[in-house]
Amino acid sequence: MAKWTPEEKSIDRATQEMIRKAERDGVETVWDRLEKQQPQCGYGQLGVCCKNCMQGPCRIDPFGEGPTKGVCGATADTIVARTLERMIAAGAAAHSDHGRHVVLAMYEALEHGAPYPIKDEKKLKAVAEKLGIETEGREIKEIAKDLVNVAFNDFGKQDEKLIKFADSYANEKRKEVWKKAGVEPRNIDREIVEAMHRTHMGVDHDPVSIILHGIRTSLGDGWGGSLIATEFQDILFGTPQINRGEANLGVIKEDYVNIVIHGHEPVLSDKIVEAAQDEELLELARKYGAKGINTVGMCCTGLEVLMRHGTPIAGNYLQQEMAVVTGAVEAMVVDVQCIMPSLVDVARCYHTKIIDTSDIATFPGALHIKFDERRADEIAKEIVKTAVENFPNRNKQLIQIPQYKSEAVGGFSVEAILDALGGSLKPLEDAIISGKIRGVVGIVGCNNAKVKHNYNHITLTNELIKNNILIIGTGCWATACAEYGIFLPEYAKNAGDSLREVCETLGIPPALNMGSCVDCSRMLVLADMIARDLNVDIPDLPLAGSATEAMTEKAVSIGTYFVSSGIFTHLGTVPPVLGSKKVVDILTKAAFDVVGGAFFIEPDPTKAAKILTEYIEDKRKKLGI
Ligand code: XCC
Repeated sequence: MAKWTPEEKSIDRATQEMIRKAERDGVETVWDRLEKQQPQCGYGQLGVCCKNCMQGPCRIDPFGEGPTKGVCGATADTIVARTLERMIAAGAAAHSDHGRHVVLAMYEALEHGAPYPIKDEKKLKAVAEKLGIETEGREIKEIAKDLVNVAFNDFGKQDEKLIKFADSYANEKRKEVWKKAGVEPRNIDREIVEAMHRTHMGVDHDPVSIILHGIRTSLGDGWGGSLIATEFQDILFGTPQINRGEANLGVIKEDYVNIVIHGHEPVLSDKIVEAAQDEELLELARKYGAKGINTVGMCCTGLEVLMRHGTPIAGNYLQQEMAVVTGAVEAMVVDVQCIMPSLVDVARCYHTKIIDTSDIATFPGALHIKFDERRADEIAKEIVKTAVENFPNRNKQLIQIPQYKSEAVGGFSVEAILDALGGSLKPLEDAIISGKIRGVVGIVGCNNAKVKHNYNHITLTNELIKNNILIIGTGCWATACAEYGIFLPEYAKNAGDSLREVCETLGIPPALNMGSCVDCSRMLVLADMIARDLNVDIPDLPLAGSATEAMTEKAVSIGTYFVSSGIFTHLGTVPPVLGSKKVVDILTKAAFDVVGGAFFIEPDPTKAAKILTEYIEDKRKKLGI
């Protein structure tokens, strides 16, 4: 088969340049491996392959000519539903375990003096009050301890009641819907365990009940694990405020020690950013001939530090190998999620050290400097020092940094949006009611090597803003927009007239960066606040969602909790469900009646924008606005 050109792999010029360099340097990249995987297994793509027991693997013939049941008797409907449920469980587990790590960091700080002081007392009090924790006249430490206990309890309680975070954050109408459908998450971990139990050989075989549990599992993520991650991170590291930063591979600096922090948890990355400012380490860097230490982000952890500190971000998921290919990265420090194991092989062609830090994520061939919250500062310094000492090992001949980067305005936490609007969402709601803003679409992240890098993100965003739809979003979508200049207020000139006018009045871009993937919870909170203010439920609003380059199991969980929160949600890549018409019908139609939202799949972003716009216009009509 013909090789894809760099232009077919990515729309981003910095990435195209590095793809060419990788070819020259003899480095294998994600696209080369995708090519080698062609043609990919058709059974797997349809979701009709079952490996849940050792009588298999079984596969169902999608054309009805071969076997219609696995060895145990499971049908395509059962197999597809189980596969989907396991994907949701894995995604919810990743987000929620991340959430737990942040709670544990706060616990370690409170009980064992780990160096994580509470940075945002105002947010601590606001969250505590929301959860019904007494704050009046109490010490910050005491309030924080109670908050930690509420979170621990949501991870571990054994009663049948809705978890406290969801109960305290979601509006009554939404909670009623979940109760009626029997999908209230009772315990974040339990729903994940039960998902594994139900999908074990010989347990749940009804696609309806399997998917309902998938909904419950995902709600434990969106209104539980992810929400906890966001809220606790804000408390420990500060709630993001509107700020400016830079994005794309051009943020890597030739004459500096470059450290890329890659992964998801700010418990690590925030400390590295701090350590890189240490005077002794800077002195050491200068001793080795560098001008200083340049810390840049990658993927969601990059968004965490961009949102909070304006730390530049070097790229999104499909750019991680490209950063190493610049030949100018002394260390890539990784923790968990979305980190390609191939980085170790790419790094072998240069001097870059891949440093893994998480107890639960070891990369064969990497340098292991495992992180420990109690010694966070010390370990962060050790990591930075390792990077600095690697500076003299550069091969100057191999250095080429693409000179592309863009400025980006970000930091749009719900609190920052409220501040910008003068304390209430009313100006935004008025603009929606008057029709200046037709509606809001929340776009969530990921890149997927099967999709031209960033193409869907940028095309969909451009099409929607033209239709006067405000975009909010997170994850690799946000990095794509940052790189493309969409997060600049002046980009509003590309929006429809009325959206442009609103953006110009408020001085905001037509698309707002709300953070990392766990910060999709910010979008839920925002949607919920608007619903409350207008005295309706979320599905009544002119809102929709999209995961236009979806790749991870986390994206499947996010999509499902969007739908389960009453949001019509677009998928630009096809999850392995097409092997069961029944499952597809549940996800794209029946879900509307049960939770008020549903999925639709459309690989073409221009067509997807049309469908989303029509949906929003229809919602406006129904709402009488
Ligand atoms: Fe991973 Fe979070 Fe997806 Fe990007 S967006 S590919 S999950 S880094 Ni969250």
